[in-house]
Amino acid sequence: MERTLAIIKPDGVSNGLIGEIIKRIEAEGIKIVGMKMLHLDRFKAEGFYYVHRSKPFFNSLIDYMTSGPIVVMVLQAPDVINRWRKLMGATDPKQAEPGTIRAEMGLNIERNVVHGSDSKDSAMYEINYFFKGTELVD
Ligand code: IDP
Ligand code: MG
Repeated sequence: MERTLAIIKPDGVSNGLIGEIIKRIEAEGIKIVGMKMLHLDRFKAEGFYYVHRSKPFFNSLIDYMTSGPIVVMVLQAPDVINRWRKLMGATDPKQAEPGTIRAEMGLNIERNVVHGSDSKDSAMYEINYFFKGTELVD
């Protein structure tokens, strides 16, 4: 059994896509074992995207991620890190496989609706960044 962090980003929340995205997660047999709605401040968003701090798009990414509420979730299933990234599609909606969330709902390479951890190490860091152990169910 594996866990990953999923985020419905501000464009997903403001465009009314929370239900559609959760429906796709549950339809895959993936369990949601933690969930909360938050509005990130710059400090919290910068810490989350620390690995991207020297990228040219960093400031714009932080503007975007602090622009409105988000939904953060912990997903649990076998191989869920890869499975959730497959459901999301490639970072750039134009390159994403047809049928994926980003292909169907993403606006551009920045405003791409959803986040998913990319490895076991990042999943552990990202889950702990938003959730205490007592906030997760089993
Ligand atoms: P990922 O979300 O598919 O793992 P990352 O490369 O980790 O993609 O980038 C994190 C986030 O930064 C992306 O989801 C997207 O919102 C934003 N981003 C990535 N590359 C670019 C870019 O070239 N221009 C603008 N924003 C970008
Ligand atoms: Mg990433």
